[in-house]
Amino acid sequence: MQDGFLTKKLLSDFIKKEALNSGFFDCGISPVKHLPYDEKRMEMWLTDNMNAGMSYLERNKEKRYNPALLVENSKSIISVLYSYLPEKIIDPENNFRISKYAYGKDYHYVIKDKLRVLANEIEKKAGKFNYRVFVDSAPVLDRAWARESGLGFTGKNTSLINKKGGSYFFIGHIICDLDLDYESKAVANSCGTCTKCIQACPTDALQPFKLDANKCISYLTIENKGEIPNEFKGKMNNFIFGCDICTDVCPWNRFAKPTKEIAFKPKEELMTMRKNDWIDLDKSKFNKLFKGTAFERAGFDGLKRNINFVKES
Ligand code: B12
Ligand code: SF4
Ligand code: SF4
Repeated sequence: MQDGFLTKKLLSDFIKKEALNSGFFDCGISPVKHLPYDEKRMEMWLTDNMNAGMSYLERNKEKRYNPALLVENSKSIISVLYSYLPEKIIDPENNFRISKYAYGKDYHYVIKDKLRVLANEIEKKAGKFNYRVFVDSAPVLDRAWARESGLGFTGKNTSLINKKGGSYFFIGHIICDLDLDYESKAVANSCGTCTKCIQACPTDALQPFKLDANKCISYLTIENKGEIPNEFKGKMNNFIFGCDICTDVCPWNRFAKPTKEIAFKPKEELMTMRKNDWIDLDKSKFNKLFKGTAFERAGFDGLKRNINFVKES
């Protein structure tokens, strides 16, 4: 199956088709290689302490910059995109705001399951092969690999933007030892003169193509383990978990299509919660509402910290 250009092409076409059948809205394939430009960008970012308290990004550099160390004899990275844009937005009236990516079940589990299904389908066609599935689950440069696979361009807000589907999506990969066809073409940057995201960011966390996590609401409300600094009082735009502002304002998101994934649908109770319900939230209700969701990352105490900070703003 693995000999000759035509069979490589056929298998690659099959993988891309199966990815769409599995609910991913785009798929691209790139060869495992070193990405010196991305390594340089990441290193500059870390040197400038833009990673704030996310010290895990300073570890496992060898693997992050060389995916061959993650999967033995790996040759190809199959990258896929899965929409998380909800059909219906939680009413912001008399309410706090939570990021759209966190409405339903934790994407790490949901997307990994889908990647395993896709890998099984590939195995049926190509025979046994060595692989691992990834979705923000290991030292992998997710956006850089999706870009390498021709799935989009890096926007000024640092997100990967897909011309057919905007940027409300998760990026997943199968890193494997299959020899595949890498015909994908680089997508030219298409921000043009637009600077909407930079202007809209309420905390000035963005410069073109550079995000300072120390100032980013998404970092401050999810990854941050300490108190939220007082300088952000009045700037949180009611966000108590994550932040969608630089994604919402991006004109490319007029092409984003709502997710069909049931697991990403919010519970009815979450849809109907208003400010006072969040303020009254206790640990047992938190556990009931948010088990298996991205909220577990901040935990009950983290979420309460955010609510207290924002309500006093
Ligand atoms: C740390 C992290 C964060 C941090 C820092 C974000 C950041 N911009 O770096 C915080 C907590 C703030 C965050 C927030 C969000 N995140 Co996040 N996060 C990550 C994580 C774990 C690592 C990102 C990283 O390495 N950052 C360091 C910088 C230097 O790297 P980078 O942004 O990936 O940029 C690379 C390339 O794009 C390239 N590059 C950078 N600039 C330029 C410029 C040019 C011109 C070119 C050509 C290339 C280039 O070099 C870099 C190194 O390869 C990834 C998962 C992963 N393993 O990759 C998810 C990930 C980036 N996050 C994701 C999401 C969905 C979000 C949020 C939308 C969630 C939310 N609503 O709150 C926001 C978006 C905020 C934003 N504008 O980025 C998705 C991105 C999907 C997409 N369409 O891009 C990812 C890929 C998770 C996933 N697998 O789906 N995140
Ligand atoms: S996610 Fe929010 S705070 Fe972070 S850079 Fe985008 S607009 Fe700014
Ligand atoms: S809002 Fe404008 S500048 Fe920012 S990423 Fe989107 S197109 Fe690019």
